[in-house]
Amino acid sequence: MSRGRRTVLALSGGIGGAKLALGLSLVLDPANLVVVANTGDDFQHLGLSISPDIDTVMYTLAGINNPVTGWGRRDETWRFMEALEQLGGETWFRLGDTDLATNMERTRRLTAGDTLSDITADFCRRLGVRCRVLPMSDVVVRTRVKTGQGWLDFQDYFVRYQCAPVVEDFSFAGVESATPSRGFLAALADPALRAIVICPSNPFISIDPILSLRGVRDALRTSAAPVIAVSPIIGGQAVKGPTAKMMRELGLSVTAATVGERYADFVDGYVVDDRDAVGLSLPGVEIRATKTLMQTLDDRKHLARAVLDLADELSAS
Ligand code: FO1
Repeated sequence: MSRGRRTVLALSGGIGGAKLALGLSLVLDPANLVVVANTGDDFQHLGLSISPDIDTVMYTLAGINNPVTGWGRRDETWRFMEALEQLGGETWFRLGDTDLATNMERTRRLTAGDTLSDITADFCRRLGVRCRVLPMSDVVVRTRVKTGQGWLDFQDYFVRYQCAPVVEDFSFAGVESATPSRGFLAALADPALRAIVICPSNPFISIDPILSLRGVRDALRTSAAPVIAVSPIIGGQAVKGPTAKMMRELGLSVTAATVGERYADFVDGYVVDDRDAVGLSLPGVEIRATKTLMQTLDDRKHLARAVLDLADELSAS
């Protein structure tokens, strides 16, 4: 790794991406890590502006994420939900009492005209998160899912219908006019950029919204820094969430190769699990096999190191 390169930019969705982001934050000086979170999952609910992937990344990096659900905060209480239920309110989207504070304060500040970037930066500072967490855009983009039941808003598909509907297509409403957030653009243009990491999140609903923002895919293609993706498929399975189900419904083979092919036009390296490396080759992409399942903190750090080692190797070559 050349001396001047130190900033690592990671693109992440929710749970899987947040795990690697945590690993990266533990093997780097956190001040050199910028994590851009998908905001296509965001929605208005109960009068609140909810940003699930930002919160999953922020809570995970702060060490206060709920290890059971993967979303929301740990040691949560549910008095608000219980009282709302009693009053006949909507409780299909579970908002815990401490998570409610995040969403209430974000909503208040957005209404007051603050940007999601500034709000997230302030929350991270107050929660002791030393790396930078940024929304992919400060402009509203909403993922919608085309299913056999018609077009669904993302959280209806994901939570209300528990990913049961068969997916046919996705759209990211507002993405045409949305610009990447200022911090995201600055990181992409950072001359000290050491690596850009595509975290092992769902390629369709977590990574594609970020790649669809104007100029992002081209910036990745032309970046001087190596772009390294991590496969979200391990042993032909997705670790959590609907990635494998979506791939089957879209007529795609559930393999690390399928995801690699989707990224092949802009990645320089691809890290896959040992179980998925046999016979895998992508023209122009350097492949590395390692253990990619992240169950422990050491697993998270191991994968982060493998990603950075590959990036540094490609920089040196
Ligand atoms: N996911 C669920 O499956 N059920 C829930 O009740 C739920 C509540 C929730 C509350 C706050 C939050 O930030 C995330 C929440 N999620 C819930 C996850 C959310 O649907 C995310 O969009 C997924 O994690 C996909 O990234």
